[in-house]
Amino acid sequence: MNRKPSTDASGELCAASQAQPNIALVKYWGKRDLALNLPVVGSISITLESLWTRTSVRFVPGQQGDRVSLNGRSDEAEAKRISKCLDLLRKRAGVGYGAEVASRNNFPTAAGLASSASGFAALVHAGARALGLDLSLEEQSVLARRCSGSAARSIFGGYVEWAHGRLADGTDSVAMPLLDAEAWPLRVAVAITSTAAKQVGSTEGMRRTAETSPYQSAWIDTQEADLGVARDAIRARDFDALASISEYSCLKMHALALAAQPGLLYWNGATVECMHRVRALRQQGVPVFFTVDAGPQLKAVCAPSAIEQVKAALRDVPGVLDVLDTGLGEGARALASDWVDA
Ligand code: 2P0
Repeated sequence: MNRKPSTDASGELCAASQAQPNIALVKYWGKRDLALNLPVVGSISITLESLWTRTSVRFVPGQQGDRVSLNGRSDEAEAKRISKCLDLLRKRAGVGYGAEVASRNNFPTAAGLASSASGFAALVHAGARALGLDLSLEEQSVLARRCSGSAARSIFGGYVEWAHGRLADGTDSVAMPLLDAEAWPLRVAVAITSTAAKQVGSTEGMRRTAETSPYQSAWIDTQEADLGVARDAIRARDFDALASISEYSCLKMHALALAAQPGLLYWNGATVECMHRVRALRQQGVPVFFTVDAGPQLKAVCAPSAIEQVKAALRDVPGVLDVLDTGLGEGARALASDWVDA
């Protein structure tokens, strides 16, 4: 972290950072505190490599309010969330003036690809540096979590666990690295089955689930055991064990959400067909498993040697529009330039 605020030619405080989305293998679903955005369960994820958000933040002394550009456009709802996140940083730094924010994703936004995870991780990382805040990665993870739960995990690279924490103030609900990406360089194929924005966002979906799904307590009661199994599988680089616990956690989260009223059905037909294809491949001995988040895209995690076969199989599914391919990557980091136009 910068200890000195970075300034551009005009003396303004600015910095640019990159963060990547992450994909949960043991899922986060449900909040124990809405205001602090604390989860009811811990979760384990992998941070991706070649999908990214790049965000530039410039604090402008004397400016009222924030000016936000996302993928070259204004978006009022997202701008409000970004201002709330910047407020946390402003409070830490003791400043009251506005900022300019320019952010770009190189992947489809709001379609179950965790754009809020990479987005808020990059925003906290860049904003803290611009203000010269000397924050540890743990502190950045806590701040990113306040803005979007899964963003806590994108501060770190590779295999990451986010603890649900026990303290009421949430300071122990922080992510931590479990294993570096290079130590077990799995690959991920993302089957895009729709580019439409999802109908029910995660925050609303979690609220509805907690209020109406009869499986909520079973979900909470069984999560600790799942986390233990996944942690052991990652430490041992045991692909079959990780495949089994990841598909189990994914399907259990969707079963929980499907049982809400009205039920949350994030899949389309192509999503389901992709699940069958992945399982058929695994039965043939190909090291691959699936996971699906609060959207219709299917993520297939596989050994590097299997990636071309997995991509070909997913491309072959009717309704699959595109297949992206990425390795596992690092956590949030500074970009060389202090401002990257978006
Ligand atoms: C996850 N998801 O663990 C789970 C699985 C989606 C399904 O984290 O309300 O955008 O901002 O804390 O982080 C997506 O939820 O929700 C998510 P908020 P977030 O990846």
